[in-house]
Amino acid sequence: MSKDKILVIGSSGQIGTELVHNLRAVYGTDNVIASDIKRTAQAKEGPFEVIDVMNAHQLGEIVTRHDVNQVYLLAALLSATAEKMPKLGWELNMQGLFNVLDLAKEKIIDRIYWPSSIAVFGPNTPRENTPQFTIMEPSTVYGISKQAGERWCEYYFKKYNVDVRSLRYPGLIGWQSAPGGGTTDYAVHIFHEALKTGTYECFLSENTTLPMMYMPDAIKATIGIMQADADKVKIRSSYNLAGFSFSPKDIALEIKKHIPEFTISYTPDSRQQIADSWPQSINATEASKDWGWKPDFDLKQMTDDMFSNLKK
Ligand code: AKB
Repeated sequence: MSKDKILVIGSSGQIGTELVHNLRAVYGTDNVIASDIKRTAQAKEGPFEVIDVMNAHQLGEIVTRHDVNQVYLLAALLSATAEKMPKLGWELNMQGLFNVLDLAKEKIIDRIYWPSSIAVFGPNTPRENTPQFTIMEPSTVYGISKQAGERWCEYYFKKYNVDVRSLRYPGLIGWQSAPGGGTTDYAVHIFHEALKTGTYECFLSENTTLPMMYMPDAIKATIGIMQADADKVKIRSSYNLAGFSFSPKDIALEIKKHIPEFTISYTPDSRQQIADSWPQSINATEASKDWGWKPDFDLKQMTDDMFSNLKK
């Protein structure tokens, strides 16, 4: 039986939904507590708690009651939503992180996973094959909160020996759950609309290339870095993570191989400016070198797998 007791905060979101299934397969259903700001259908699948991550007292009580030793903190406002609610974006993304980091500082839990994002990069960052260590200068609230969060993670590691691990996710695409307010969300919507209506109006322009990843790879990386030996996790801010890159035009062409009559139109909105400030491709050499990162899916394999699952 697993000795780990895991709490996933923000478990009903795009990543959490799939992460909880996978963690339960590895650690056992009763050892993985799902939690979100409100009760969701996930509560029927195994242990579930309603948690407001801003409420440090409530969080501490639940962690202690379940004897949790690892926390995956996924609750956050993503790029597009945080631009609409900048103050809430900053407060939620930062206070939530502090509340969890402090639990580890006080030795109540012993390992944390916290996601960062390609949003930590900005318009002055080299856009191709973006290195791990480079100019950052994010221009969105989400990116600023993620960059500050990365600095705090490294600070807590160095100063208080907090075992925190993090990945800079690219845009994530999966069939099990909907994305929630990001700039890369189009890459999920496009599949649903292709099957439902045969057409999609994209909010980014046709040649906007962004780094992306299929969800099974993101889950593999997330559980992989959490299971890696501590001495292998050399970067305690956050690791670059790479899958593959594509533009709306590229993915439309791939979709047409499955649905030849599919059409796409382009009506860029405010999310275009966010996308234009992000890298086009990411160099993940450090993640490969330090703890063995290697993606399984490319654009074609992802598209085939998305359709075979969504059609079911
Ligand atoms: C977003 O678009 O905000 C997220 C991200 C890249 O972190 N998917």
